[in-house]
Amino acid sequence: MAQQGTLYIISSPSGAGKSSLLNALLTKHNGAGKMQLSVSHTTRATRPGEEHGVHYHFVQVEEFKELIERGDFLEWAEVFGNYYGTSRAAIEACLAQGIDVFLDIDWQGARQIRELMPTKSIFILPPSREELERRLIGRGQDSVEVIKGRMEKAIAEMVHYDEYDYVIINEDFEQALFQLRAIIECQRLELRQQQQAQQNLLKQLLAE
Ligand SMILES: Nc1nc2c(ncn2[C@@H]2O[C@H](COP(=O)(O)OP(=O)(O)O)[C@@H](O)[C@H]2O)c(=O)[nH]1
Ligand SMILES: [Mg+2]
Repeated sequence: MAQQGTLYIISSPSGAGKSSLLNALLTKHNGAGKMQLSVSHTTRATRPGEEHGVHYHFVQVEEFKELIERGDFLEWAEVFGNYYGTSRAAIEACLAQGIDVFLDIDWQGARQIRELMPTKSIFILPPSREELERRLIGRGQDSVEVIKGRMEKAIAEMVHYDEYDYVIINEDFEQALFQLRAIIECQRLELRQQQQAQQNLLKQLLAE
């Protein structure tokens, strides 16, 4: 049997740096092309700089509901008023080719996927409440109410940190990236993974 890729679930509140970490991981540390980020479907509006098919597949609510009906999603959830979903086809094809797939999804999606297949899940936390608040204030154009709302959403996500296999505190970006890579490296060295990856070597070494 060919080596199966690992399915990683990465969750965090907005402002913990998850996107930047995943971006750095996938662009700087993907030499063999063995890692891929899953592109979700969403009904939320496109933000400046976001591209259809790259950051998300942006769809209307009607279309999203049709995809649910058709059973195209491995999981889907309503996250703060918008629908988000992970399509099944792309993920299964990648894993079968031995590619590790990264899902940037919320705790609700994480729960659904864990029921369906083996995963390694990672929660990214900010280093302090003050720092999170500072990151959520962003460009400083938002009202106190808006920022308060973002903090509440962040906490609603963070309370689920203990459902995950690993927790990374993103204080220093490079350190957090190193830790993320360490988890992946470790997984690749697990007995079952190595038995598949090193089939030929093992056969050779153990021949009588
Ligand atoms: N369940 C689920 N959650 C998703 C999916 N795609 C993105 N999310 C989550 O939806 C939340 C909002 O994402 P986004 O609209 O990109 O805003 P962000 O807070 O700036 O990252 C984040 O927690 C994402 O991890 C998905 O396919 N399924
Ligand atoms: Mg995001």
